[in-house]
Amino acid sequence: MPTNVHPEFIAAQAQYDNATTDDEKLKALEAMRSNWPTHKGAEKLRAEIAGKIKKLKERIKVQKSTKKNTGPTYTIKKDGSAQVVIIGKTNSGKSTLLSKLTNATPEIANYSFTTSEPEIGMIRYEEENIQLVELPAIIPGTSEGRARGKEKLGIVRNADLLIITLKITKKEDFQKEVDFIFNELKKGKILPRGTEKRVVLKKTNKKVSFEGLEKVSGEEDDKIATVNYIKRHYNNLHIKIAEPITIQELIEILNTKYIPTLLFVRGDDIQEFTIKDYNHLKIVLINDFYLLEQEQIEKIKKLIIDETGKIIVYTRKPSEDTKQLLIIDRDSVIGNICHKLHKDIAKNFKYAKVWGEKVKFQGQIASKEYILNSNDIIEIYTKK
Ligand SMILES: Nc1nc2c(ncn2[C@@H]2O[C@H](COP(=O)(O)OP(=O)(O)O)[C@@H](O)[C@H]2O)c(=O)[nH]1
Ligand SMILES: [Mg+2]
Repeated sequence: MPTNVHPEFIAAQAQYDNATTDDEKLKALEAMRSNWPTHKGAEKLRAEIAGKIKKLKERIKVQKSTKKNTGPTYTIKKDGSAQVVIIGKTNSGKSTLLSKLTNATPEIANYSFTTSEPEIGMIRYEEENIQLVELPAIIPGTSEGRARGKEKLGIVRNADLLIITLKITKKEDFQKEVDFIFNELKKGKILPRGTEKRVVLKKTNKKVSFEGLEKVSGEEDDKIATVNYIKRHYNNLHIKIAEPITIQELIEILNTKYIPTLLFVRGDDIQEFTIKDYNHLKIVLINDFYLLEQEQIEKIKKLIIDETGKIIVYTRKPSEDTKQLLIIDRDSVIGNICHKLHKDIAKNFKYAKVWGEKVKFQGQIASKEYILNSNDIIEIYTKK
């Protein structure tokens, strides 16, 4: 990065790269113009931006005057306790996996690009549902917007979990197939969670804090501007810089969305069903989706829930034996569960009793603020 490039400018550039509509592009370009480098060497850059703004404004004007629609957009309403999105190349088995895990009946065919619209199904897990969305195939150029690529990546960016299906004919193809998908994601400013090595981002309930800032290279002035920029634009974040990086890399990492990811690899070379670790990710090896046994499907469902980062807890009506399973966000409190069950339960809440591995004693009394742990059992008592 040349010196004197304002962090706001770099961020606006990233916004421009991720923009899906003309209006968004214009907004990003205007932010770039407000913060563009003013030195002589950047004349060409400034002219380029000004030119793009002019062109876009004209195009938007024409579109608005002819009231022409910019085309349909994928609209997927989030539903259930989590949203899981399947991506992969054409014929990699996305629809087959969807039909094995849910009640959906997508078209399955051995010709390419059978799915041009997202297909949606629900994974049932006891009384709970997890939404499973199959996106149309990832192709070379998805990240540049080919075949509604920006829309596809927009959906991936909002998912709780990403599943990537890979069909491997020979074992040696694995790396090539993984790299293809990861590269399209990376160009779209998305990366599988766990692959971020140089900077560890942790949610906090405070503003922004830093650790290891001395590892960022660059001019002192640029560094101060960057820190101030980050403090203005981010919240509730502890940023630990673990390895030497540049200012540009730091801002890029902050602009990248890290999504929990599972790899499903299918192929004749794979002899048995296994779940393995792969570079901080979990990978599911399957010989044939059609031969999956019920027990294996249940294992896959549980893995999907675990990898979304959600937890399972149980509620039990006082003096009853049967428990109801709930899938909730990690760090949820009892109050969140009340809302999920029924608004009146939240309103009339008196106290709760909790059983579990981490309680001080079994059946402990707890308030609405009690933070739940995996597998806790809760009884909620309400005012009559
Ligand atoms: N034998 C076998 N065929 C599969 C498997 N998964 C997918 N197929 C076949 O591969 C073709 C493409 O599968 P599909 O699920 O439609 O792929 P998509 O394009 O990624 O949605 C279809 O003919 C499927 O029957 C599998 O695990 N075993
Ligand atoms: Mg399909």
